Amino acid sequence: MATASPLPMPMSQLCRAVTEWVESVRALTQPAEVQWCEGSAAERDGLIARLVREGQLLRLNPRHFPNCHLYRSDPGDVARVEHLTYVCTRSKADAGPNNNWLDPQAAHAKMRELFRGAMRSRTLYVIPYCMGPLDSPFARCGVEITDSAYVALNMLIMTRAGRAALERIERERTFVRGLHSVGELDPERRFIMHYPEELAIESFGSGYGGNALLGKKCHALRIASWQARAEGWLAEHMLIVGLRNRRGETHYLAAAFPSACGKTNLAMLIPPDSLPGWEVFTVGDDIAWLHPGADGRLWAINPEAGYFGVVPGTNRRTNRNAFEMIRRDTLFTNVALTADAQPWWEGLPAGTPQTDWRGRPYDPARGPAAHPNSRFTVDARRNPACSPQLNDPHGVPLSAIIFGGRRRELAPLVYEARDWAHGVLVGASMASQSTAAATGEVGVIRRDPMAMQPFCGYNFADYWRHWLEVGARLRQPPRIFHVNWFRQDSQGRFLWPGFGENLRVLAWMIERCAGRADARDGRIGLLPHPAGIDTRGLSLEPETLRALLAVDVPLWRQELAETRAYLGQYGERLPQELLHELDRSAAALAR
Ligand code: SAT
Ligand code: MN
Repeated sequence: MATASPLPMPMSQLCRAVTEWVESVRALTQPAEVQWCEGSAAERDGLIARLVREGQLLRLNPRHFPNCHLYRSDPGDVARVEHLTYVCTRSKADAGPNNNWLDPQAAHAKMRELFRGAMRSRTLYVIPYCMGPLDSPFARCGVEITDSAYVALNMLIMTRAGRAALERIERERTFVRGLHSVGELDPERRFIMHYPEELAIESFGSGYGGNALLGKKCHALRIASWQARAEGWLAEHMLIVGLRNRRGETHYLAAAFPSACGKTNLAMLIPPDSLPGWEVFTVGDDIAWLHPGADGRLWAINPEAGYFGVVPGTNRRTNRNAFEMIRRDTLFTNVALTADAQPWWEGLPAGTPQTDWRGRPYDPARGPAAHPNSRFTVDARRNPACSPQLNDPHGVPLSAIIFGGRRRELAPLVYEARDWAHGVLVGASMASQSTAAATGEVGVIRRDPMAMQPFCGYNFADYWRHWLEVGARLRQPPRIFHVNWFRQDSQGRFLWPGFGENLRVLAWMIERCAGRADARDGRIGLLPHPAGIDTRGLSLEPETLRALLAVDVPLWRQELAETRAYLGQYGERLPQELLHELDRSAAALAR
């Protein structure tokens, strides 16, 4: 490998703030070389070739999976580490009870010692990137420094990275500083620190997606949510999807679900054959930045340029587009392998795993062959349903916002909030069964307001106030809905088929948005009449649909009491309006 790759521009034209910062990090971390990423295909190929040569990437079967590679992470580094993730604001109250907090000075001092000399004999990669279309007024730039070629490669897929981003930084003279080192991958020496007041991130000791691809959750959600509050917009953990109905109308929806609850599948939904005439366009699968427009509507951009999706469960039936999409030019992390070097994961109808995600001979007694949080990284343009609006600098106008989670019981298939303020309460009350996307126990119900519990960079009480304020500025706010695709019967069977069939529920929402469908007062909000959900071509018993749309009032009273207790921990800072909504909801259930 050559020493430092050429700078993407003559030194004199590079933003001084960037070069000075890179120099100070170089002095602290002592890398063997510095490589500036300029974002070319040749550079991507070079990184892949290097990783293959070093044995860190495995080339997959080129006949079936051309230009696809497998990366196996350290077995102890396979998910986000929320307990080691901190928001470091000067005042602890600004971070709120929803975040781990450290004083910024103390955090910097701790991290400085971890980073000292940490990149010896490694390459320091400098990745200037832009979150959002390069010409969008809503986009924001950052620079990640990392000593992991795998992280650099992911960032080059997931963001608009390289020369053009650096040019924008040069013009704007502001950027988020993200410093990352894999360190020794020691969980005892692993921290993900955020300094929203300084627009800075320091991440040490993990190479996993959400901990290490700093443009993603660290910048585009934790830091961006802070910026968004100051600037009057919202940074959200939401997919964005466009649906064209049989009338030829296109409606855009944004949906917030916790990690590994089907955002990518919904964003890439395939209409079932029994619902002809619909078309689906993916704008984004994980993060949405929402701006009130001059027209009084809420507009959404996807700040990312790729998908970092959960692999297990992906097949022709659950997500045909994703299944096709990840057959070329895809970076797999922690999947299993067949004897002929094809990737394998649970949920594939064919093939036999020979090697598990750790590279050991597969033994079912040791658990699944692919890690439950194994991932694919792929360029969004590979998606056959990719929306042409992905690069629209102003984004797309939202007709609806959807909140949801995994709930075995309680939450019906769908209901609609009475208005924006009620919708904010619906979002703030979200709870979901935990998944493998974060370390910790899987399947326990936990509070996850707006699916932002792990990602809101400031006090939730201030965040809900900000949501209410943004709504007050919208003359045509999106309608807000709540869905639950995961309701089960007493035997643990899912009541709703999910996947492409979810379009039937989205179709009702769109009819609501267009003012063509009525709804009934279901006491927790507005519910469809059973006839409002088109079930033609679906073998769903009428009783099952009734059960899916049923509201168990005593259980909901209990839920509301739990929500009140949960919100109570935010104390005085909680907006009064949210408490009023809670009282209104309680009154509706008391009738
Ligand atoms: O690990 S990521 O945060 O990138 C994916 C997720 O958990 O949503
Ligand atoms: Mn996510």
